[in-house]
Amino acid sequence: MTSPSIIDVLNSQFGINGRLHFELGEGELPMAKITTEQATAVLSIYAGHVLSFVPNGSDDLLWVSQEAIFQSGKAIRGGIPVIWPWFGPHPNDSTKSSHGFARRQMWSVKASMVDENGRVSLTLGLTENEASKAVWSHDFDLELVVTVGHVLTVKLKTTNSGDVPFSYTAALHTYYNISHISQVVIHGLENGAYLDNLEAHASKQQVGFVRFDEEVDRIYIDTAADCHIEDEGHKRTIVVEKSGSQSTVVWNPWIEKAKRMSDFGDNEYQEMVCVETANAGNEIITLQPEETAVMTLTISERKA
Ligand code: TA6
Repeated sequence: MTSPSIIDVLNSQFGINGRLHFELGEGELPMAKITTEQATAVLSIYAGHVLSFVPNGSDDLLWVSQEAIFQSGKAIRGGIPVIWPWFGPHPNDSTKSSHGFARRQMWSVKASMVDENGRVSLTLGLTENEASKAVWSHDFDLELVVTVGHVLTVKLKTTNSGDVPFSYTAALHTYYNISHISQVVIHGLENGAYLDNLEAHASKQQVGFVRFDEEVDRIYIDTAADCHIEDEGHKRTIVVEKSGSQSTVVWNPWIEKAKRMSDFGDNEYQEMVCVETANAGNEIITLQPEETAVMTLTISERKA
């Protein structure tokens, strides 16, 4: 009698007939496949990583590189990487991986449910472990609650489960699927102050809507605003709503940086844009023991 596989255990404990099942996907990593009356979604349990959200009759709202690497210890290029507990380079140790460790570890499945409206929720978790302790000394309880209906809601809950305060920065580093970067206009950040990552975090101010004709890498600060990604080519606007986030990061690598990334196709900069729900730059969150902070992202589509 062979012992049940991780997939068998997940399906028996958390599977929901016709709504949620688990299977091995790319890189033999455990994936959750969610099907509702309104949309489908795919999540990688590894990295706590939403990969796809497809409202019925629409194109995927999320983008994943054709060159993405699905391998333990590596970050998946696309979808919604969970950037935690530091955004960007480690604040004082360049030997530590950029954008924290949460997107490079196996998470656990904690709960699943269908609500009265047919929305399916899946809760994934991550707590301190030997690998995290090697780069960050604190005890923590991280939860990702993903709810799939006609909109996608992603809640990132951070709890300080230790006995000393800790500070962190974070992002839901979302890659959105667009028709062509020249067709996209981002509304919601007009007149906003931002730090330009291409000029050593120089402070600047947004003039008008955000458009793209070169590499863009900006942390918009002090903004709780929703963003609308208007995409003429796909004849839709992707609506990005948030709470518990005071920064929005906008990134497109453009031509030269795209060529330098091994897990990113040379021309793929044309079909994606990152609008990231974050607390980054000078938006540092400090939690006392037993305190919890929640950052929420809601993604929806509005057809033209
Ligand atoms: O969010 C923008 C950014 O910080 C860019 O500077 C770029 O590095 C991007 O994240 C991707 O980072 P990654 O570590 O996933 O290659």
